[in-house]
Amino acid sequence: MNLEQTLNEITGKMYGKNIGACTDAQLYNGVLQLTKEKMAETPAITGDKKVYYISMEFLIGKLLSNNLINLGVYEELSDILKKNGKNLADIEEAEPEPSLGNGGLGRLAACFLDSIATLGLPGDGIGLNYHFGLFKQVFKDHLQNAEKNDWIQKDSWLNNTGTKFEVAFGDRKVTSVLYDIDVVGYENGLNKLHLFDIETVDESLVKKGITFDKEAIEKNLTLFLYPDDSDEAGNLLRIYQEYFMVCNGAQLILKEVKEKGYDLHTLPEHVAIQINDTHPTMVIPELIRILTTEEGFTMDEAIDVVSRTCAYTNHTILAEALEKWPLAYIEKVVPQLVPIIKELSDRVAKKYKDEKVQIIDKDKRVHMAHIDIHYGYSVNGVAAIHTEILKQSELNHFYKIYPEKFNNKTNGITFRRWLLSCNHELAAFLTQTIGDGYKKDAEELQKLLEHKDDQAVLDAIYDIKKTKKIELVSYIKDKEGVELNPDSIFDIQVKRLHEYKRQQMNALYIIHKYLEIKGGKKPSTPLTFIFGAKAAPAYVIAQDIIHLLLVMSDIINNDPEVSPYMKLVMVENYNVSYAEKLIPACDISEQISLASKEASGTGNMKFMLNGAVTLGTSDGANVEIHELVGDDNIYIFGQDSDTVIKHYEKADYVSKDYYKKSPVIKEAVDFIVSKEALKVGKKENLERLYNELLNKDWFMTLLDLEDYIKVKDQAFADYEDQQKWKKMMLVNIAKAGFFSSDRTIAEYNRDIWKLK
Ligand code: T68
Repeated sequence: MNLEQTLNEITGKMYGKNIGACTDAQLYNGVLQLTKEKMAETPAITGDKKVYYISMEFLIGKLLSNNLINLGVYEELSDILKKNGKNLADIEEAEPEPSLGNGGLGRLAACFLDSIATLGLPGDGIGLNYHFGLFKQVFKDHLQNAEKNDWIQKDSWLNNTGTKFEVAFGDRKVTSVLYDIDVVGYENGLNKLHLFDIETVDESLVKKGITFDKEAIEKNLTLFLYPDDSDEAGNLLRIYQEYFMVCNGAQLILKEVKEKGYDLHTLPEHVAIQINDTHPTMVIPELIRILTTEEGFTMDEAIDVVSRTCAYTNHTILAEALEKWPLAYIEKVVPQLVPIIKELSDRVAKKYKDEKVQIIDKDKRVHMAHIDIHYGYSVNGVAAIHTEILKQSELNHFYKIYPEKFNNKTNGITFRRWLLSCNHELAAFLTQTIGDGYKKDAEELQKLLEHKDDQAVLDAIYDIKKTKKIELVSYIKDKEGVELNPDSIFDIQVKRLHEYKRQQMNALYIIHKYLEIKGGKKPSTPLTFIFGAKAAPAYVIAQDIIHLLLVMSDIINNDPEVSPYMKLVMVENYNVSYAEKLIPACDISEQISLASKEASGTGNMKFMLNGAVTLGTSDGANVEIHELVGDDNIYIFGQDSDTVIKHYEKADYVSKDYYKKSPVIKEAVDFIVSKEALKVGKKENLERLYNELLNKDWFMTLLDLEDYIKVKDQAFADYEDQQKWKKMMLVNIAKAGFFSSDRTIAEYNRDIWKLK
């Protein structure tokens, strides 16, 4: 039976209709089932060693388009639908986006699963099935509101496996249910994403917004990702979630190993466990606990085997993001792990006197990263500069003990999603120009450099960008009700909202531009500034920054003197699907974190691949982008990481000094609490942000503001030279191959996992 007959049969059974008679939502369900059947026919990837990627987040995004591409049937299905008067893009719109992640760390995990399967490596993900995931963002009165994100429908990619495990906490026992999502590699076999859920989960516990009874663990355990952790109950819930994940994960892994007939003493020969940040760290003591209490291992044997199986990836140097759980909390949630953690801690204390490398500190806090480093065999950072900072400063005490464990794995992104799927036009043009070898070997994108002086190629790249801008304009008009000009420069900053990422610095630039235009200085080409970001509900200043952006967009877009020359839009509920529309339409990619703070960034790679030019600091993977494209094809500004780190060491950064010294800075900062802003915005929020910037500014916004303004103005001026800009676009696309997650995963495998 061909694809069209099969689909007709499916929709016939489901709705008593043929393809042409179905609504888009019905067709989505039909195509979902068709795709799942195709995936079920795809052979599993096997081998005698397998990697398990454990992560609290898998920000997988919609799956339909990607799965069709990886199965090699996207074009065929698209044609079949067209023939029947339907459009695959409309059907994709009907798919709800899974809400299983927050930002870069979760998205990286999703890209990695795609690449692991694409390279034909046996490797599964292990995580949780959050029913309401990360909250849905709704704007009201220029403020962010949080609502539950109800993404799971009756028909979905989740398959109930029937597998159940018992999980014992200190105060209760619960039963898990395992859902699997198939992960199909690009023209390759099948792996799995295992998502554990709790049998007794109760969605009706959520009454209003995202509030619920934090103590009803049996009911709430898998409701939300990052339930508010600003109080003790929230912290405990987070530990319940983490233990639930690793206890299930450990049972699953050991079950699979035993089913394959391997002796558990040979675990490191058959299993590698990659711990994605510290959130899954308890898998180490949990495995040791199971091996010693249920499998007859001595403590020495168990520690040895587990230490040769587990590897740790660090994603941040921000102190507040490094987990340090009070031992008392762990005692309350999982008392059975406490003797193991104490044993691990004692062994370290006996060997090393240095306070900085202890597992349990003087305040009886458990440093989760320290467990990973002492009892894992690999520690990696996620970009070259990040790994250097780990080795030379943040984790220097550990690096001195275990230099051989440290290694760098610069992040990457899957080109299936971030080029083939989100930018069909560019992918098709590249195929036509340099062949389709780049789809399997991303370095082949460099062939594009041979066309650097080919006018037809330069024009085509520019035209594709214009097409994607027009598409985005229509989408934003529809979603946000704002009319944008596709002939303007699209300057985009999309990422989690955090002070270190410095959306507030971008906002100050926008204020500065607004005041310039009011003063009669108009940009030659109109400017469009686009933001997308969610702020953690308990993060007050981040909410205030959103408030400022929404207030400014109100002021700017409604001012007839200004709006023909600039517009500002903050899109609501930024997520993977939105990113897939924004990134291909971007001219200038904002990567403006305070140097040393952004471990890598991966948005920077997605923008580059789609022909945007980076405006950024020497931070994270920006440094490697800079090296690849050269000075002429990127805009770098601001202080470097050494300078920033020195400021922290000496505690000599005083934001007010910068404010007093520079009239431009003063004018922009003062506007936050001007009559004009206060007329639209809220006094409490705007004043708090103003005071924060003047009196604290922990992430040094004002340090780089003047340079930022200068370099950003230069980028806008250069855009006027179309020929120059087109070449920059081309070089960025051509040099993006290094950032394929296929390369990253090949390196993980070569250096850490060593699978066949
Ligand atoms: C990100 N981390 C890094 N963390 O910020 C980014 N953290 O530079 C990097 O590119 C990316 O990881 C992938 O390596 C995160 O996204 C979180 O989301 C997070 C969540 C909970 C606690 C701490």
